[in-house]
Amino acid sequence: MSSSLQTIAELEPLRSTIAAWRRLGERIAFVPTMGNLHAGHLDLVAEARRRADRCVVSIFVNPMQFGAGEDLDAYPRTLREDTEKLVQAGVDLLFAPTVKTVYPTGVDHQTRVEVPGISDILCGASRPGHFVGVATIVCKLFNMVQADLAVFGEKDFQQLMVIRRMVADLAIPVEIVGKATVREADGLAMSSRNGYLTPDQRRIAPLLNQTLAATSALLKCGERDYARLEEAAKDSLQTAGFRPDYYAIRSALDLGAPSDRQAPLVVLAAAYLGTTRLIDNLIVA
Ligand code: PAJ
Repeated sequence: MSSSLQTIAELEPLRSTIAAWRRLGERIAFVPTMGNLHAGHLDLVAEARRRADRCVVSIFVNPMQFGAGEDLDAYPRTLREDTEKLVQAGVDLLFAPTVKTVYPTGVDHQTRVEVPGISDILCGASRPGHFVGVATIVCKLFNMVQADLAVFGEKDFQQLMVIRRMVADLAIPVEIVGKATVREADGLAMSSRNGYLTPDQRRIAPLLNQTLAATSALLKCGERDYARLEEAAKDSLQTAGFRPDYYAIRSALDLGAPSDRQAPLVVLAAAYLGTTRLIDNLIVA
């Protein structure tokens, strides 16, 4: 097992390390994260390692993508445990900058990247400004790391779509690779936020994925009354103890309303258990 992980917090040594790899003609893969790493993150790392000579992971809890009253302060910061996992996973470089390094003039003075339309629906409607924060930090990290490819999880389906659109619109020279959601044995999508759940909430949580699976099964049987399916799913989540935020059947190509029967669909949901907001989605294959 490799133990040659370098941890870098500043921009200049990051650039010189990457430049040296580039001079050798090495292919570089990048996995941006906010840390508190779980098997979902490590699956992205494994994919990155398969596809490149060098693997860079970033850990940065990005204040710009958290709204007022959200969990920025409570977000789990577990750098020591994360570093150990990245050593085991054979990662070459961990970039773990401070907020000051990333936003030297402050978040409010930062140039922003906005991907219009798609950033304002679903999670974007409930979390105004969230996807501007995500697009801005991902764009900035891409410019810092200058990887050939970057791996993202389909768990954050809308985020992946925002990033793909940003990369296309800004002609950023990076290949975006999406990776299927890694789940607990009972179907709950792995998430750093699952740690917020009480034992009772944790027992209820897999119902989110089960509800998506039930909707997906009905869609596969030819059910096309989308509004009825969405309402029924919200009702059953509510009855189980969730506070649903949204439950939506959309085109998997652009997250627009499903119209063409042939187009692939995705069912996306966000729901609260207490104060914890869980998201999940299922592509209807
Ligand atoms: P974070 O929530 O730490 O997730 C980092 C990456 O891991 C994202 O691409 C996310 O989709 C992926 N991921 C999370 N849970 C997963 C799971 N269960 N299975 C597969 N992949 C999973 O997403 C962010 O951080 C941030 O918004 C970031 C892109 C780093 C920008 O700050």
